[in-house]
Amino acid sequence: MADFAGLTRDRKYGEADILGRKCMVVDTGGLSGEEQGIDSLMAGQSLAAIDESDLVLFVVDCRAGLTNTDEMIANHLRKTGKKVLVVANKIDGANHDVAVAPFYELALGELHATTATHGRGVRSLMQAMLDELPEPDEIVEDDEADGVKIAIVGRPNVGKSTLVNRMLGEDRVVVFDMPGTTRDSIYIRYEREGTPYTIIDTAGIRRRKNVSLTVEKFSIVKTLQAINDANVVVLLMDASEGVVDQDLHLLGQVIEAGRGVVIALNKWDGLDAEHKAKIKRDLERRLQFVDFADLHFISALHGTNVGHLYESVERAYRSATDKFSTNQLTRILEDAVSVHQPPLVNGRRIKLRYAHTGGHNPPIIIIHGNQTDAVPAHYKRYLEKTFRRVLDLHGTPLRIEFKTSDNPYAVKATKRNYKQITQKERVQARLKKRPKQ
Ligand SMILES: Nc1nc2c(ncn2[C@@H]2O[C@H](COP(=O)(O)OP(=O)(O)O)[C@@H](O)[C@H]2O)c(=O)[nH]1
Ligand SMILES: [Mg+2]
Repeated sequence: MADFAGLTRDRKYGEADILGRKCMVVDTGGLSGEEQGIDSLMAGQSLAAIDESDLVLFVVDCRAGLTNTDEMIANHLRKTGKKVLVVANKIDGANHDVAVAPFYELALGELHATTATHGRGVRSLMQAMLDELPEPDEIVEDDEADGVKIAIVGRPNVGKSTLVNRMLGEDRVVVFDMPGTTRDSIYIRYEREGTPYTIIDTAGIRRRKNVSLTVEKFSIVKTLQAINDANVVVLLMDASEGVVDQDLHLLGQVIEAGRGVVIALNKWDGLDAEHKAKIKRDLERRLQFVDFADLHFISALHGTNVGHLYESVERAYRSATDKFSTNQLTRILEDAVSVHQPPLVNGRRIKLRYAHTGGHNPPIIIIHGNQTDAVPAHYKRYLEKTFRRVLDLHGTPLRIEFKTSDNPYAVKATKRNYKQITQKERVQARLKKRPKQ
């Protein structure tokens, strides 16, 4: 289970495989029923998680027995109309029927008894989950015609849909067939000056606030799925509101996923000079950790600077998918090491011998040598900077990994994911064939 910690403090997101069915699992801080202070914060998080899920596992404690809190939570769950499985946990040595019986009062249907620590009952619980999950979205096979996949990501109301319409509304754009929709996002395939793209517009959770107004709430799940599915993410922020923490969390998520990234400050129209200057200062201070990403000030509404996003998207995509030979990477490594040697550890100098590529989007460079576990963080940063500069990588995270190996022939080649990599190579070949403007 991959961890998506960091987006929120109290909710953990992870990808899971439930008997072959991929899904995203959210672990929450829990509900005590007497939410006050920090508890009420946790409750808010749990309620938000319930909100964006297809299926809720309501875990009760058999040793503690049925509590008022359980009943309150059950009432809430009934009101949401969500599908619920009640998991009677900590059944341990107790008589099974006696231990679970009280929980039938919750009237939430079948009970699933487990001892999570021993893994008992877990498989049949997984089968029940599988039965309750909605039909999976049709798997959209990667296809050359998809071209570069661009996800437009940001908080509700920053202007994502406006930007998508603007990008598709250009004269040089031809939109193909019908947009594909998954439950979570809209995928639109199009061509711009002969180059194929797929743009992904992520929606929030729609809900009615009152009769006339529908508001969107931010959905972490939908956003993470769009990020993972994209080659390059355009992270949109609302300049009229300035940079907020959630923007930075999102950015962190894009980088952790290893996707290409372009940052766009939208609603740049109609701001006074003072406000613009303040935002630029803020960005400089808060975006230091992504100094490799291009930054654009745009108005999706008026179309200002929107065309320039493509230059950055293509540059990020090329950087993210470029291929480098072992020779080339090893030469860069040797030069870097001769300019600035790695330190001594226990009286022996760390040796870095050769480098090769370990994957694309994000690019991974694997460096072999000895005592590589002892390479200090600052030296790793120095190498990363050097590779970035010499290889001219922009708009993509770069991962450097070390392996200790004395005999290069003992090292197995890293496995290439056929589907992902060959698709990207094909698209890239097409991009390269295009005449440069
Ligand atoms: N002033 C201004 N308003 C914008 C701009 N882009 C979008 N908006 C407005 O912001 C609101 C939200 O836009 P929308 O595209 O629905 O945001 P989404 O929730 O991120 O998809 C709408 O009222 C848009 O007209 C812009 O560049 N400038
Ligand atoms: Mg929208």
